[in-house]
Amino acid sequence: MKKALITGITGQDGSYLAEFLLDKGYEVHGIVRRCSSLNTQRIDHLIEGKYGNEEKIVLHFGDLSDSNSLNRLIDKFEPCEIYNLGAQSHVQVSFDVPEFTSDVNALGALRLLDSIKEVNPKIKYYQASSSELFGKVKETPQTENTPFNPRSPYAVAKLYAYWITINYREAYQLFACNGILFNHESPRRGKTFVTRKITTGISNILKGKQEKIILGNIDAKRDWGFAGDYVEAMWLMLQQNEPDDYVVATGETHTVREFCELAFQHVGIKLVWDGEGISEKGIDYKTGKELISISNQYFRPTEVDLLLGNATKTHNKLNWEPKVSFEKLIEMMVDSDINT
Ligand code: NAP
Ligand code: G4F
Repeated sequence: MKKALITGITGQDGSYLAEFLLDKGYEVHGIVRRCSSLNTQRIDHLIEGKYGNEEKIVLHFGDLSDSNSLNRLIDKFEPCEIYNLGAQSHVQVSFDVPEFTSDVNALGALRLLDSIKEVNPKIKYYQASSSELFGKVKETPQTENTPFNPRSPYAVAKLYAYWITINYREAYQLFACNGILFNHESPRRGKTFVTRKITTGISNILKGKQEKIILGNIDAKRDWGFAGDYVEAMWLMLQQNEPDDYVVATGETHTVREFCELAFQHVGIKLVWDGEGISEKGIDYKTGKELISISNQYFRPTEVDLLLGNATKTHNKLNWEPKVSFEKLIEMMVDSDINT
């Protein structure tokens, strides 16, 4: 039985990847951080065993900032594949905790790669790289060959991880791949990322628990896909004959504003906009009630205005296509938040 080790297994992508690998028959091990309260909600169904005791994940305490824990686990389990999904993944938060973000997101990748090199260089490695690397984009759409121009401590740390992955591939012949993934969302997305903030906000407004949603830059554009589709691309990268780097994206870009309009439309509310800049408001056309307002609090010191991926290489080489459309993704997230 093939063994996989996932860092970030308690996160959005980690939970979908764990399900995907269990379905493929893998023995799945995950690294979790010690927390004062349990944070395994996204994978509780897998800890219990999805279809009984057979389909289970095994969790181990460890941390990307602690090389001893990583070395020990890799040495003990010798997985054939390691997926490094663990990160301080919030771009805005990275401006508040830049050193921690760099330690975990940049050096965490180095710690894993170096452990692979020492313990068993045959272990295949996936690095969760990001479209944030393109930052203030130098060309549109972005491909594997687009120059990087990072705009946050998060993106700069991920740039180090991207290059150290390539360096260890070239210097030590490791099978190490970068998946340059554009934004991907789901009902399991963290609630402070903009998509989920909007869909939980709508659910709370409908249930009378919240008055309005307060946002930052609603004209930012993102290429949003479904996380469940994207984990398949991660796995496919490690099944190829040669290691390589791939862009994973839908090839469509939308503003945060459009996301709001479609999400409210799904619950029968027509949103209209009034005012400009920080004074702009999203208003219920029928009732005149203010549902969205803008606050400086959610603007970033340096913003990424536009992301749009060209995943032609991934389509051609991995035979991968996104299955869930932008509209379907929004419906899925809104429905899930309303029903929980
Ligand atoms: P997420 O939901 O925020 O999950 C992040 C995971 O990393 C969590 O399991 C978290 O554990 C873990 N983690 C944080 N610090 C850690 C540390 N010091 N040691 C070990 N684990 C640590 O993020 P996601 O959306 O699933 O994203 C997965 C990866 O893909 C991340 O590396 C992210 O940067 C990257 N990425 C995401 C997207 C996207 O749109 N989702 C796009 C491109 C790249 P806790 O539960 O304990 O916090
Ligand atoms: O949802 P976001 O916080 O995601 P962001 O910054 O694009 O980062 C996500 O995707 C990256 C891939 O490109 C990942 F690498 C990263 O780990 C993470 O998963 O913000 C999206 C956009 C931004 O332009 C932000 O300024 O939405 C804008 N926005 C507007 N109002 C807001 C808000 N973002 C958040 N989080 N909260 C707001 O109130």
